[in-house]
Amino acid sequence: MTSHWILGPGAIGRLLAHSLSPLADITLVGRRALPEQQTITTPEGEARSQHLNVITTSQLVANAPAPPAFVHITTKAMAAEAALESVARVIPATTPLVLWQNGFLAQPRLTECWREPVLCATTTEGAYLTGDDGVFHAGRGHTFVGDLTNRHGALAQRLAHQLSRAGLAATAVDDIHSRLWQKLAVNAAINPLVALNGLRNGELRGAAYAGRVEAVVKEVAAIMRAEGIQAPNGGSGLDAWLALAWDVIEKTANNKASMLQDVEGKRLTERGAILGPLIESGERRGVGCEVLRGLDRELVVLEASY
Ligand code: KPL
Repeated sequence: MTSHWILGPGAIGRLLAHSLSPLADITLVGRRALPEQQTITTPEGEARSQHLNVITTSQLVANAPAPPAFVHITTKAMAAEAALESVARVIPATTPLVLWQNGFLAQPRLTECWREPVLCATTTEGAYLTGDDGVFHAGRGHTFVGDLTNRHGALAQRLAHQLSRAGLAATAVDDIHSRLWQKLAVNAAINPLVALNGLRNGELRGAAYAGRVEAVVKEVAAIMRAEGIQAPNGGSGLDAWLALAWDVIEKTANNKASMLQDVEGKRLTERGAILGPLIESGERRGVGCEVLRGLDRELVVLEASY
């Protein structure tokens, strides 16, 4: 059986663990102890309970287990490097990593510092935790897998095949860089505004916020053009980016975005991974990013007030 370690027992980590468990040897690793009996509620409302091998990082390191076929890192973007560091001395530097973070911060850094292969995954699976022993698989989506160097297509295919067999539809792609940036564009359009204003995603459609969404997307579209990122769905220019943002807002109207959940839980947000690469690119390429910078500043103030 292929062995997978999953570092980060958050919603995506647990969804992966539950889905892959019947087909693979799974170890779910977190900083603190969690119950081994875990429940997943499917999008159809069926609750399934199963025993998962859930251990802490220190137990894993002390046990010195055989290296796995894949190490999935499912932490928040800013915790990804520390998660890898915590297990790096018990795995060979050629162990395939799979990065599941939002934004574009962990992916280039870890691709640079790990010997390889480093796969990146971007997913539209919807999931949230219901407690220490439960996760709700709120909506089925699709996962794209690839690597930034385009040298590991066969490995990406193998992982996509396993995920699909596990019920998480997945495709290996050779344009993961563009796909990560397209997701980044969506997250930049939605997450800071809903987090700062305490809104469900759908409330951005209201007159008070629609103009602010459009102002963000306008800057994002110009940065994407400068970065050479293909506009979504074969479209071109601002209209295609606006259509993508409004489509996701519509489809996730009832969602509490991840950044709002972080603010409500008084945790640091992923502003650095989402707004950071856009602002850095805008500044480097001389593309205006005042609106994005303003959102970033507001988030800094909010995080400092916890
Ligand atoms: O990815 C998301 C998030 O919450 O981080 C969106 C697409 C905004 C859905 O809520």
